[in-house]
Amino acid sequence: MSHSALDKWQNIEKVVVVGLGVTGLSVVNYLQNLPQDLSIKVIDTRTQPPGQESLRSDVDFHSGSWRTDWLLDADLIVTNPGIALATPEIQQALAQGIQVVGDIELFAWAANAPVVAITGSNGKSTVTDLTGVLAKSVGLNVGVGGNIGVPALDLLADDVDLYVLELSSFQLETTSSLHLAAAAYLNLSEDHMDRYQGMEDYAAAKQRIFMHADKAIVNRDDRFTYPNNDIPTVSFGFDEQEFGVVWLEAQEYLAKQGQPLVAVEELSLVGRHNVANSLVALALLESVGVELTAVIPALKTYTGLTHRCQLVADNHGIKWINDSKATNLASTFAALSGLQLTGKLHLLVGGVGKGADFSSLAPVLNSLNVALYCFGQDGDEFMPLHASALRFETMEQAMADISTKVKQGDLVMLSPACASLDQFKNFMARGDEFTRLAHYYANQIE
Ligand code: N04
Repeated sequence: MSHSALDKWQNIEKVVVVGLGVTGLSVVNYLQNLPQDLSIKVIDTRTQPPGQESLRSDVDFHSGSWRTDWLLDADLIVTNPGIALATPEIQQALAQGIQVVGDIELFAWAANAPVVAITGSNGKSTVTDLTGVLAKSVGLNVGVGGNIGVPALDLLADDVDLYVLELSSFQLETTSSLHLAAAAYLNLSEDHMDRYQGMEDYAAAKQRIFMHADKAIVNRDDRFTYPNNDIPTVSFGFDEQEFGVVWLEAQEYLAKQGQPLVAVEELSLVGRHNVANSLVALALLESVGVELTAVIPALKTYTGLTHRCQLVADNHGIKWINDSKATNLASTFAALSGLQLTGKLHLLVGGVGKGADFSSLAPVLNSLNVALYCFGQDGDEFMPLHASALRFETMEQAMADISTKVKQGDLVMLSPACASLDQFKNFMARGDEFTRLAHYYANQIE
């Protein structure tokens, strides 16, 4: 452990971890393996928290409510991103001077290879994964994770050359000393209005990514992505400046300072937002010294993430697309703008709306040949948005109805603009169920 990391742990003996699940377990496991003798207690306010069975039996564990006595006796509280800092119990601890951090802060104390990170409302998982894939393609040993895939603390290893982290606004709230070689802030649009007072709050959490960054990678079309502090910036966008595009002989290219790198047509990813996502990955890699020409072959073949506009069945001229990762409206807009539609679009929406205003979806739907299928807790919010709208309790019921209507040339897409947590473990479980149903109906239709 480095000297500065040891400093951070000085005077810390009693640690309380709040929130279990995959991230909470990674925190407990990390703490248990530190050389110092810590007292570790775990609280999860849920009655049946996931991951409970994986907890070592010698760890003090409480579930179903708070244990303020434990909290207020702690030297350090490590909260899960699922817990708002505004929670009264956490505020009480903070008021008593107890240090409250998240898993990313513990990662920051320990990491000893360069770290790049990505935040934004939309596209951050794609950029994170793509950046990792490209770095690996030139032989680097890369740790990729954070808000996607593997929790940050599980990535820590001595032989890592580069860490690539996706960071949510919730994770950034509890992170104060993460030094980044480069920080990319992709875009800002409405999300998580159930956790934040308003957009200012949400934007302020995301700005924290720049606190100790050597370089900011920002979106020329979104002024919210520019740092409030005074660090060097590199921008991306759809003109010839910095990371951008150029047109040569009626072909569009990804470009740096007007110099073409690869034709957009040669990429496997489709859609304007993926042009931007690709530019960000290139900007991040350049900032850590990767030769950009060397990653172009891997960029061309990259096809994207599971659950992100993923074609899961294509049978009898009917395409089924899993975009379960669309947990907010901007994400659904991006999916709709990238569509190549011949027949009708059967669009599945709904779930947990998180206090969003969905009214701007109406004009977009009205410009498409679409049938709207609304399900889940906040499905009603979509009903006024299109004349075709039908209401179902579950996605499964909506899919059964779609299967009786779908015709050659049609497209069936789950891009729900909502979180899944009312009816699923997470968006991945929702996408898995859609995929299962898509396979079933695609094979049934004659
Ligand atoms: O996957 C989806 O469909 C939903 C995605 C969203 O819209 O982005 N996720 C979140 O909002 C979200 C989810 C934000 C932060 C963390 C999580 C993961 C994990 C661990 C604990 C967790 C919630 C908790 C809740 S812990 C405790 N008491 C959607 C709690 C805890 O209530 O979810 O002690």
